[in-house]
This record gives sequence, C-alpha cells and structure tokens, in this order.
Amino acid sequence: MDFAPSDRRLLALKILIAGGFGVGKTTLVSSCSEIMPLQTEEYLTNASMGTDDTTGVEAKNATTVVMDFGRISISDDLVLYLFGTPGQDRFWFLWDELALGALGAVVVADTRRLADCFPSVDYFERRGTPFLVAVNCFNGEQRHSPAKVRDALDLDPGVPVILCDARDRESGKEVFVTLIEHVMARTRHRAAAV
Ligand SMILES: Nc1nc2c(ncn2[C@@H]2O[C@H](COP(=O)(O)OP(=O)(O)OP(=O)(O)O)[C@@H](O)[C@H]2O)c(=O)[nH]1
Ligand SMILES: [Mg+2]
Repeated sequence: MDFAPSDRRLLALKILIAGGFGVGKTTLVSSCSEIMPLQTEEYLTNASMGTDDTTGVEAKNATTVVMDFGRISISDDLVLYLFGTPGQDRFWFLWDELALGALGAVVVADTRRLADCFPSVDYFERRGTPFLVAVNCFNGEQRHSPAKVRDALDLDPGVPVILCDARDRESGKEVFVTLIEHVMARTRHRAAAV
C-alpha cells in the first residue's frame, strides 16, 4: 500500500558526537549539518596551556564549552539531531544531560592520541548506548587500520570502526548511516533473543 506524502511519519533521532579534546567533533557536526550549526566555542587562552594539548591540531584556537548542535536528513523520513559534546574532562558534568534520550553515539578518534577516546568508549559501554568509532584521518593520513584501532580500544566485535574525514559532508553522512544501521541491527538482534 502506498502512502501519500502527508501520511509519512518523520522519525527524528538524537545522536551524540563524543571523543577527546580536538579530535574533530565540532568539525564533523558543522560539515554535516544542513542547518546553521549551533556552536559554543571559546578561545583557548594562556591559562589553558599545559591542560589543553593541541599537539597535532596546532591551528586550533577555540574549544567547545557546552555543546554543538546540528541536523542531518538521512532520508525523507529520517532526521538526526546531532549533539556534539565538549572534549575536555572539566566539562564532563554536562554529559549526562546531553546523553538523555540519545539513541546512539559516534566516538570520534584521532589515532595520534587514541587513548583520549577511552573515556567516551567507557561511558557508552557502561550506559549500554550503541556507538561506533569514527577515526578522523587528519590530512588524509591513515595511520592505523580499523582492525588495529578495534584491538587497541578493546572493542566488542560488533562495534563498527570506520575511517572518515570530519571536514567532508559525504564522509560524515556515511558515519551516521553506518551508526543507524548498527543501531537497527542491534535492535533486531535483541528482539530476536527475547
Ligand atoms: N587537517 C585536518 N584538520 C582537522 C580535521 N578535523 C578537524 N580539523 C581541525 O582540527 C581542529 C580541531 O577540530 P574541532 O572540530 O574543533 O575539534 P573538537 O573535537 O570539537 O574539539 P573540542 O571541542 O575542543 O574537544 C580544528 O582546528 C579543525 O579545523 C581533519 O580531518 N584534518
Ligand atoms: Mg568541539
């Protein structure tokens, strides 16, 4: 049976974008968002030297202090609301609020500083939130294969690991499509087990 356009239900899902400091979360939300993204960037100052490690992202002069917000349509009837988290641990008190109602999460990783995404992986594993790891290939470099990243992070076999360029809209969209497929597969698997 065909549905007239007015009968279509629009599904809107909340997705978190997490990961360590300076891995490209704000860049990913901005490049993918089809609306003007909300950003809460504040300049890095001398006061944060020694705390905020900008190794590898030396051009970075600002950091997210509350959240990023954007929206991407995956299809005519599926829209994702993207909530980017702050990367620094001094803002972790915001995470529980941001995570409320999130269907899934993207953990952005920079293989030059892979350990920085451990807290995000740990957070979503503990909450039982489905997530994937998106390795942001700074300057197009692929330093480690997805399999090596999976091993290093000790991820469950079902957790997808994909390479991306956070600055590229199509690449970012692929990340979100993979996440939705992962969430759906996990939901089907759980339903079949009941
Ligand atoms: N060369 C290159 N630079 C990138 C890439 N992704 C992000 N950047 C740059 O890296 C810096 C960090 O990006 P952000 O998007 O601010 O990182 P973030 O994860 O939101 O950072 P915090 O909110 O401070 O934790 C910025 O200067 C970006 O322009 C990339 O794929 N390649
Ligand atoms: Mg940011």
